[in-house]
This record gives sequence, structure tokens and C-alpha cells, in this order.
Amino acid sequence: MIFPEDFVWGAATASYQIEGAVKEDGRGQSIWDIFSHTPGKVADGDTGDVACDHYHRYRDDIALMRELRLAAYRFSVAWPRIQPDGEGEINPRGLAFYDRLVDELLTSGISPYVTLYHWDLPQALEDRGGWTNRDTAYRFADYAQAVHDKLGDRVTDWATLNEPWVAAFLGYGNGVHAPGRRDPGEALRSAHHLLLGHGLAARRLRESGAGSIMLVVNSAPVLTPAQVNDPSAVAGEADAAAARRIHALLTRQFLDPAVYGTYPEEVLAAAERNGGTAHIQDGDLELINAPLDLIGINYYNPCVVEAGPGLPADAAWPGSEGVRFAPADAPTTAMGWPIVPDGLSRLLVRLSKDYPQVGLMVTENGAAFDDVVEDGRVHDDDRVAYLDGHLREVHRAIEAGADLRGYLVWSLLDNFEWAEGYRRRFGIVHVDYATQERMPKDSALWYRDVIVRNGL
Ligand code: PNW
Repeated sequence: MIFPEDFVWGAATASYQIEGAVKEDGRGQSIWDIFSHTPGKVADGDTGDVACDHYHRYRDDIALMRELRLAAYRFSVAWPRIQPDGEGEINPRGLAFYDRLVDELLTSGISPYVTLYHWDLPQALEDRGGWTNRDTAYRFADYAQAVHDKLGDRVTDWATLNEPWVAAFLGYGNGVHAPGRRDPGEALRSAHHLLLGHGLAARRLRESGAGSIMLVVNSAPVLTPAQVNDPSAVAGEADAAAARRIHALLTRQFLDPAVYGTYPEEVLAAAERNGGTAHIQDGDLELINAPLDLIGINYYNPCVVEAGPGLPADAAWPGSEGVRFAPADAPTTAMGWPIVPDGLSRLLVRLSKDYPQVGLMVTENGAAFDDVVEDGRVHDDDRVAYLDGHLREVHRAIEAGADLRGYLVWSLLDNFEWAEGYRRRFGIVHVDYATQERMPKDSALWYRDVIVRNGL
């Protein structure tokens, strides 16, 4: 099973999950500093204060990436390092870290993929409403411009937002993520302002000569329970309608505005039921519809739903009234997430049909398992099987015609898994948090061989 010659192999991380050094070189506070230090919000009271100490160990981590033969490394920039208060003066010491990081990657022959927003909003902006405030979108575009001004001579691949669905609906809908607000209307408004920020930033990046611009979404095929193990199962009309609505809320809510400048009617109806659509101003959709080179897909598991007459909306899914979220008949990871590898090919083929003018890249895929260190090794056969199964589906999607440019595993390192803290390990490299020692798991060595062979 050989992949296209120019297929990009790599790994991904995010600033707050790995950097630590939260008080260093003039970094301001982010919503995740405040949230993780609020008792009860993160498992075991974990915080990103130290995390993987990547801020100090980035050289060693890049040496490791090189040993693993990664061609690409996707990381995110911490906005509060660049603008401690989210606006105005640029903090040169914060920007200098990413400058060093990019130089070290390039010296090592690894292409940097820069994500501008992976959820660490400056707390000063949250104090003024965060993403519920339209102004945050404009502040984001200014920040994006500042980062591009510094790194744009060496970085060609840019992503504006990581997973605006999670940022809006877990941050402002069910409150499981920072800033921990719980209001369906605010969540929908935040989603729109995130999109506006994407459009404004994408335009600024384009005008500044950015090589490639990407929007990264968490996406999933939305299936009925019977379709999990039988893709050809035909759903009844009520179940099919539930699945269509959830697909609109999860994926089309972001990709239709970005690619076509339109909102699905399901999203507008959800807004109408939760405070109205006044936040969607004339001209916004035109701004959001900025030319896009790539859609980044983060895939972990399918979304399984059926009709649930009379059920209220789930807090993370405003607009999901009358839908039941069902378990999947499949084995699960340590996150409790079902393992359905062919969900990835089903998703990629569908997106390549729905958005044919934009290329695709798998920007995250991976799994947390309860790793055991034995004689200084982690024999994570379960993770190898997960990655192998999903890569076969990536290959299948390419054969079926999907314009898929690359695959980035989540994650390079075990790291701060948001509300789950450090107890969930997604890395292909094990991190001993007491010593900060890194050790490639069997999955890392396996992945290196896949990269070297350019196939399975
Ligand atoms: C993604 N959900 O998060 C993020 O981009 C990563 O930072 C994260 O570590 C990784 O996936 C694993 O969780 C998600 O509840 C978090 O649907 C939650 C969901 C999806 C993605």
C-alpha cells in the first residue's frame, strides 16, 4: 500500500498542551491558565504550567522528530505570548521563541505547519466577552498578521483556527473547556465570530503572500447505529433527518460559510431558537468566504445518532432537539471513543465531494490508550493497530479520488489532554512528567518505518 510521492507525513501538537513556561518571556495569561487553575475543571487538578516543558526542550524534541523521519510538524502559536493582552504591542520575546522553533525545524528538514489559534485565547479578551464579542475576530486578524510578518518569510503553510466547533461549543456551550461558559446562544454567536476571525485572518494572510491557508475542523461521519458496522444500512427517514441535522451542526456550520459563503438552514434555525441571528451581519459571510487552499480534518471517531422524539438539545449541540446521541457498537480507546477506522474514509470521500475545489489534509488522528512502561519500552500494539487501521482507510480514500495531501498523527508527545489532564496519553512518544524524559513508543518506531516506506 504505497502513498502518493508527495504525500506529507508528520505529527501535530498545540501550544498550551506541551509548552509549559507559562510565565516566561512576557507571556500573558490565557483562558486555559485560568480554567485549569479553577478547582474541578480539569481531572486531577492538572494544569499546563509545565506540561512537556517543550518551551525549553524544543531542540531535543525536533531532534526526535528527525529521528522519526517526520517531514512536517504542525504546532500552534500561543497568542498570549505574542500579545499578552490580546491586542496592541507585540511582545518580541514571545515571538522569538517561534522564530527559533521554525529555524530549528527548517535546519532539520522539517516543514512547519503553523496553527494560529488552538484555544489559548488571551484572558484579557475573555474579560471583554471572548468569542461572544465580535471585536475578538478583528483582534485575531491583527495577531495573525503580526505572526505572519515575523515568520512568513520561512513558513508557507498556515492554519487559522483549530476546531472552531470545540472552541465554541465545549468552551461556551457545555462548559467542559475554557472559558467554561454554558449558554447555547453564546456558543452559536462564538462560532460565528470564530468564523469571522478565520475569514479576516485568511484575507490578511493571503494579502501578505502566505503560501497555503487552511481551516482545521473536527469532523466525523454522522451515522445511525446500524451504519457503524454496515455502511450500506439504509436509515429510516426520522433517523436520517437526525443525522443530516447533526452533520450540518458539526461540519457544514464551518465549511459551508468558509467554502461557499452560506450557512446551512439547520444552523440558522438553531440560532433563531437561541436568541436570534442579529450577530450575523450583512457582509460577514462574504468575509468568511475567503479563498482557502486546504481543509484540515481532525478525525477520532464517528458521531452516532438517531431520532429521539421530545429530547431537549444537548448542551454542546444547540439545535439538536429531538436527537439521541447513541453509543457505537465498537471497541473504544481510553477516552471511551469508539474505534471505527472506516469512518475516516467515509468522511474523506464525502468531504471531497461536498467541497471539491479545496484540498484535504488529515491534521489530527490518533488515540489515547493506557500505556504501560515495561523495561523502558511502551509496547503500544493497540495504538499501532489504531494508526494502521486508519492509514489503510486514508489510502482507500485516495484511491477513491479524495484529494488528500498528507497525514499528521496526534500527537508527537503525551501531553496536557485538556479537561482530562495528563492521565490520557495520545503521544507516539512517551513523556515521563517527573523527569521530562522522552521515549519513543513502539508506535513511533512503526510510524517511522511507514514514513520511510511511504506506505504500509
Ligand atoms: C482535539 N470532542 O480535541 C484537539 O485538536 C487536540 O488538541 C486534542 O488533544 C485531541 O483532539 C484529542 O482530544 C478534541 O469532544 C476534543 O468531540 C474534544 C472533541 C474533539 C476533539
